[in-house]
Amino acid sequence: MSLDSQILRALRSTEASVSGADLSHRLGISRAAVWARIEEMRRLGYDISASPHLGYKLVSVPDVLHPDELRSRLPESVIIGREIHVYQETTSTNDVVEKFARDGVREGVVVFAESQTKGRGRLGRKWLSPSGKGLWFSILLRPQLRPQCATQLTIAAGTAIRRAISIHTGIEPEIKWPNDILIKKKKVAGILTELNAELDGIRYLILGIGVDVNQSHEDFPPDIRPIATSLSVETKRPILRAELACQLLTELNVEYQKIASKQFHTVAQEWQENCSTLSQQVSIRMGERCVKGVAEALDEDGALLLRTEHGHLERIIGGDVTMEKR
Ligand code: BTX
Repeated sequence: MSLDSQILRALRSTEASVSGADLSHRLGISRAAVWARIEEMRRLGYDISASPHLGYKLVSVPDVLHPDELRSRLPESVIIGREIHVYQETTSTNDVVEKFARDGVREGVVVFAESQTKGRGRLGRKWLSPSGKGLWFSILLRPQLRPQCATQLTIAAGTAIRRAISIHTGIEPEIKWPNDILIKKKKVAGILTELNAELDGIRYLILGIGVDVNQSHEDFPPDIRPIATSLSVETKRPILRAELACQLLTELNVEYQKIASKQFHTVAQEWQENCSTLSQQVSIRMGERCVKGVAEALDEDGALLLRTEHGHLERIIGGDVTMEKR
């Protein structure tokens, strides 16, 4: 863990001030070096008070994403987020993580970008990622799963994102199969799962997550405005993205542990309790093909089971859902 992460962790661990001598002792560096790091953090926008008698105290943190800040807020034992990178701008965080994956980087690395120039959704659709307004990030995973179980990770991510938003804001979003998180029927977050697999196993899987956080209604272009919303629009207050980011990473770790220990049924149960697609008459478009029916449940791999108009139970792993009026 970097020096800055350790300093922030120490400052956060107490309501009181932490003396320079204490920090210097804990970190194994001189008091002058502690002072230099504190000055650097202040330059980034951290408000850290310093008193000659009492020491340093964290007064407030800026709404910037900073790897040390994020790392210092997470337990040391996490898998997802054990290594965090933040880019000011990139094409797509999924592309950055893909490069890490090909270079053999171990699972758990997370890449955030303040803005993406080519943020993407499924089927090459565009994902708007304006600077400093949202959380645009991707996670490298190397799960021990058969490729057909990859959907389990999308389901787990959906459950984790929904729960993190609920804990952080008090709002109870809905999940729309397969990859949308909605508030009052408007999209507030999306998941893009990309997979590299052999026949019998997953080489790596990239979970790309976009959460609309501090956009105003007007920040969305007119074509997206009717279908999208942000957490600050819904809560009517600004959201500190670093805090939300850590809540998201915490919940993602919880869900990933369940998948790793073959407890997908518990993930699926929570997902089903919060999914707006289930028990609904829907039509699902998969490329040229469109099937209609009632969404009944998830199967053990995470696929959606649809009772078609003809009474068959069809297993569906991806597509675009439209709710039908009964
Ligand atoms: P999707 O294909 O389900 O949704 C894409 C559609 O959502 C677009 O066609 C548009 O209608 C709408 N949309 C575009 N931008 C936004 C937005 N900011 N908020 C709400 N609706 C929007 C969803 O795909 C998956 C999105 C994953 C995004 C993350 S961000 C980090 C990572 N990097 C990357 O390039 N993608 C992922």
